Amino acid sequence: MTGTVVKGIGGFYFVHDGNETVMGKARGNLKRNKELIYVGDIVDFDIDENDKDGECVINRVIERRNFLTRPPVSNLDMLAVVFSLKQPEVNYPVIDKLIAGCEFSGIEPVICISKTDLASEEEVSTALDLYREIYPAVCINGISGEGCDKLSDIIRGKRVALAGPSGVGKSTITNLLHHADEVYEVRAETGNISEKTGRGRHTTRHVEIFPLNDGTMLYDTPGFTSLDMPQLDVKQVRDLFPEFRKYQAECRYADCMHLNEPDCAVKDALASGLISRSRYGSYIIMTEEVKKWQR
Ligand SMILES: Nc1nc2c(ncn2[C@@H]2O[C@H](COP(=O)(O)OP(=O)(O)OP(=O)(O)O)[C@@H](O)[C@H]2O)c(=O)[nH]1
Ligand SMILES: [Mg+2]
Ligand SMILES: [Zn+2]
Repeated sequence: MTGTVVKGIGGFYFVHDGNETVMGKARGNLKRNKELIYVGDIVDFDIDENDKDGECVINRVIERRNFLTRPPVSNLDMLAVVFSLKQPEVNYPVIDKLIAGCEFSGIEPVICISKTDLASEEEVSTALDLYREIYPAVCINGISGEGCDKLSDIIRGKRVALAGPSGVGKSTITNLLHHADEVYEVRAETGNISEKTGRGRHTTRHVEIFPLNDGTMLYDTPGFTSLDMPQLDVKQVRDLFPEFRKYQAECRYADCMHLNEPDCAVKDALASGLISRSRYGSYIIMTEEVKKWQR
């Protein structure tokens, strides 16, 4: 049989076959080869009711379509990049790195601006304007649930992970999205942000997939505070910014990096406000980060 690994804790895996979830372990050869099993992996497994280690045993991992290491997940169609403007305050370079990681892995990003009740309408629309022409983007109020319908429409039937800093409301959104799905009793725990650590009290520690009734596989993931860039060269970094592409042809140099070259159409677009300072600023930070390794 095949199923999706929806959770893994201490060597035990929970495998969902489309109807139900069974728990078990990996076969010895997988363990010996130190093969990693990611949440999101599609695995071949056998049911073994009499096994002391659970109801199933995983034979092998079917080749992954894609994977991310932070958060550690595989086989995604989409990644919802979740961030709030306040509590915690947004750090755009971190958000843009996560988006760039999606571009690099061939996963479609959807932008979710969360906790909209904590920011002014103007602040929310300014943030939305940074992304809405580049990616699908939604605003979500986790208290009223406003915006969840729009997100549901975008992700329906897909494998989608909620990723972003700790405390932005990923588990809250997870709960809202399967509120109607009473079949599943498991709920992602959410918690208040502790004043001391700035992390949620019920901060998510493991990736877990919540299969929704409409076929969506929703991955809740632990938050993070920073991200490392994948080992790329500067040209690859440039190509992770889709909004640069339509100007590239008008740059004087075909291989323009849009940094210090003369007659750069991207810098012209930046000057006239067609490319945002925030996104361009993130680009500069990322190019500097990858240049460090090349020295
Ligand atoms: N005011 C406000 N609070 C919210 C909203 N969404 C979530 N919260 C609260 O913010 C805190 C953190 O929410 P979580 O859903 O646990 O955040 P998370 O992104 O899952 O955090 P990690 O698991 O640590 O990555 C909880 O106290 C939630 O009740 C919202 O839209 N508005
Ligand atoms: Mg959480
Ligand atoms: Zn240029």
